[in-house]
Amino acid sequence: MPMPITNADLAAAFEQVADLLELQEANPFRVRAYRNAARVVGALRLDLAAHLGQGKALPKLPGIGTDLAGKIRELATTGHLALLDRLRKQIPAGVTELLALPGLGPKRVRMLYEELQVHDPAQLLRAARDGRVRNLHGFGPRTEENIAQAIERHLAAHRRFKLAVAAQYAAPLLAHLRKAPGVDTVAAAGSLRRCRDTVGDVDLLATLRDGASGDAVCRHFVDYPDVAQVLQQGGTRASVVLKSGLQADLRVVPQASFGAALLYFTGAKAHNIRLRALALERRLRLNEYGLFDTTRDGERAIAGATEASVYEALGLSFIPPELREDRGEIEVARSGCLPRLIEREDLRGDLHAHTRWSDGSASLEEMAQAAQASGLQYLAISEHSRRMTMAHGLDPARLAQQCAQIERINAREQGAQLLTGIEVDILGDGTLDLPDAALAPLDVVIAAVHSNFDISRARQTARILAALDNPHVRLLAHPLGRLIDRREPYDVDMLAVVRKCKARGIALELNAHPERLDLTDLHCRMAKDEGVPVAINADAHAPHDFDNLVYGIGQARRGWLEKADVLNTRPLAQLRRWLARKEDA
Ligand code: DGT
Ligand code: CA
Ligand code: CA
Repeated sequence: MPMPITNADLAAAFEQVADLLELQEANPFRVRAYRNAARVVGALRLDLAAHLGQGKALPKLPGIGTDLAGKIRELATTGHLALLDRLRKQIPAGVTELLALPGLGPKRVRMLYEELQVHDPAQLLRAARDGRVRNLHGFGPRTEENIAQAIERHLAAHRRFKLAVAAQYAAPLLAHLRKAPGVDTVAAAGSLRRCRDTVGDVDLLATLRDGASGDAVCRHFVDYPDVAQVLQQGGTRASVVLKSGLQADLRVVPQASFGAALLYFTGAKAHNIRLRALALERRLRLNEYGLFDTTRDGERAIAGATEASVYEALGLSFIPPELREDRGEIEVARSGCLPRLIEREDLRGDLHAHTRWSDGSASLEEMAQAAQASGLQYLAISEHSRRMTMAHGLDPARLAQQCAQIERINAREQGAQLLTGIEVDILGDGTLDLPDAALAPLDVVIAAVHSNFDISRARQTARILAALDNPHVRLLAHPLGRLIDRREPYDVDMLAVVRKCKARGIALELNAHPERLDLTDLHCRMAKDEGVPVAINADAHAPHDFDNLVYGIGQARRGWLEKADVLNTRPLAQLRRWLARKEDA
């Protein structure tokens, strides 16, 4: 059986093309086009290979022209990309890993492999320790030392996967496992189930039907075609590494232990430790097999078939997986006052979206239709502002034109109701990229940082606070500016930002793009504690991007948010009152 190609595989291939082209000093625009394609495809929840396999057309995707669309089709349907095969023949495998090291760009990496025949980080570390790197043109002893240190850190770091990427690899693996002989229930546990923003490895659980064998299930598991390496295989457990480098652990447990095992392997570890201590206080013993009464001769299981049975026997209400981090959930569960966490169905609209007017790939009408198809009643259009020239940001004249067109589209009452808006850039000095006169007529003004990431905490905070003093701003987009794996959050005093939002009646965005998930879970909770509403937005650039709202919901739940804490759960009329400052959130 050939392995189905996931979107994460497509993204990895395009990322590699970009790396290899960069090493060949190809046209930077071409390199950027492949990186963009990797990002866009990697964040898509629609399974492209399956979609194309059904003979359907490629959906509209931002920045993907006919050439790249052809490459997607080639890779998704054949599993190969001729361009990538060609590039791999020209550049030794492993060399691209060197590009990930800080301070090493394509020029230097090229010199390293051409002059020192260094093909991977381990070889480079040896060359640096032998003092061979310092003699290369443009290097020197200091650079050599920095390189050695960077590699040591790189080799020690355990790679984590974005939640959306791990979820993409886990779904077909779970489907495979369900087909194992004798298997009854199959479930994902670990950080994946808790919706952590990144996942170290995937933990899976299976139970057997009566008389079935664990050996057969483990054998079926390691026979999964995407397995690159089997680390461990037995009758109750197996561990594999997939071709992507993602590790997956399987445990096979008796049905009577399923709840206790699911609880144990969902974690987090700190949560488990607290539960075990609670059990001990009651002279009970909790492990992955069940909750046992140890006071009599021999042990008697008093709970374990379901998670709820274990929580109940410990005097706790059921704690949703997203809360299980030992961040106070156990105390609150004891009093029976856990929050009723937000669900995807609670969202009535989305307040941040792009179209072809700036860097999106679809028309206003198409985005309105897509939002409606995703169950949303309203959608705010918020293009980039003029400073973002690469993204075709809007100036006041184009913005006014767009508002007029939105009015015409809304009159037809097809698709979600559109709100007018803008994602206006916060300039270096904290002023906004558009004049107040352009912002005043809009339904929603979103302020966003897209530049000057590296200034000091004091200056960054002052700059953002200044922007929030603008009377038209109602929402702060992706407040930390992080890109998971690619860019650290900028240094800013979030508590000061949250309190400023409270004072100014501004909401904070939880950007649901799988690469951002910004606000983080902890900052969601900070917003809630300070009484600042959060808007969960897809930041859609294409019709399918509304699918990503589920990842925002996962983070919001980890941040203890309830329906009432989230601005875009309001029906449109109520939202309009909030926007008009006629009602508190
Ligand atoms: P990850 O994989 O780094 O994203 O995070 P997790 O939470 O999935 O952690 P992982 O895969 O090491 O272990 C899965 C679960 O198994 C973890 O959440 C709790 C449980 N677990 C693992 N090791 C221990 C342990 O030493 N003690 C206890 N009580 N539980 C553990
Ligand atoms: Ca894990
Ligand atoms: Ca694990």
